[in-house]
Amino acid sequence: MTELNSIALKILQNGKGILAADESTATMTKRLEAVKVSSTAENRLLFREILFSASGMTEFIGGVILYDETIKQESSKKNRIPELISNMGSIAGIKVDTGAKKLAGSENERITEGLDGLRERLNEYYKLGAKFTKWRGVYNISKSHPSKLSIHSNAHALARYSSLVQECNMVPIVEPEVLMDGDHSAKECYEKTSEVIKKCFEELIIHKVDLKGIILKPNMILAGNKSKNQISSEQVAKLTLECLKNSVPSEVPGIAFLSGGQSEIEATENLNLINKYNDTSFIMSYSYGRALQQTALKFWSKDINNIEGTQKIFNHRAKMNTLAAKAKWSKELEN
Ligand code: 5MM
Repeated sequence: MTELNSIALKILQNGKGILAADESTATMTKRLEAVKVSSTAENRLLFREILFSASGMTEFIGGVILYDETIKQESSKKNRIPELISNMGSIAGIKVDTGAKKLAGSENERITEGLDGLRERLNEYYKLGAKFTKWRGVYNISKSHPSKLSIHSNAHALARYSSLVQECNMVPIVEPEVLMDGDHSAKECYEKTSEVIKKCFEELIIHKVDLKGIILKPNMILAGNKSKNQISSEQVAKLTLECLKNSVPSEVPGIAFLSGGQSEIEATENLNLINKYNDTSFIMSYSYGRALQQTALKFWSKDINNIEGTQKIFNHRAKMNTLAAKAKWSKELEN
């Protein structure tokens, strides 16, 4: 087993998942303002430190994706954040893309940037304690999207990123997110997601990325959020499994889904069914942002000093998702 493979497995072992706490300052500001908390560096850290020091981190969360601001901050007990995370028994990771910008040559599509100077930034993050990284490509579905241009250029960027990350001895999370926005059918989502993922692996292989040392972070197969033809959780699970079986090489050790705007319960229920029917060699777990934090954030915003109450909510959500990663979740456990 290579070092990168063992890090990937450690992050996702025994039903553990990933806490995506890598919201950029702009996104975190949106999230905080939506619950009427002012978005200062102190408040962003306060909420995140509450999650990172919750007891559920040890049992349920194998890795935390941080944002540049957070990885450089100190906890209230004067620990560096990656140290706090590792003291809790989890592993610190870092988002290294610099965001999705308008893609030249295409209307309404985006290309993720951040390759310039990446090698130097990776070395810096490694020294700060990161063991894995994340880069997200975004694709939207419409009659003409995602275009070949967007599929090709985002896959190329994800592959260049991954090979630089492995050169620096960290595990790259490869996140091609086909957005759920729109009125497209689940079938369209299935087809576009398959095309996107296949192209990513084509480029990863060209760039000599060790597939045993990556984690794939895809969307589940869903009908668009404006579609009248929503599908059941059973169908989501079966289509998602079929799509991944046909597009992901078997060397990949683990898949950690993004929640992408699903409610907390939907994201848990779908993951549970995916694991119930999982007949692949892949570990199927979670790397959720909103679906792990939403209720905890709402609760915390009403009394930002209620650390224990906020942690209780977060611990519960993490536990439910870890049960789902073992196909042991049921609705009754939510109460
Ligand atoms: C946590 O949000 C990440 C994106 O932040 P920016 O848009 O500010 O860069 C995002 O990549 C996230 O890690 C994944 O989409 C998973 O989050 P969800 O909420 O979809 O589970």
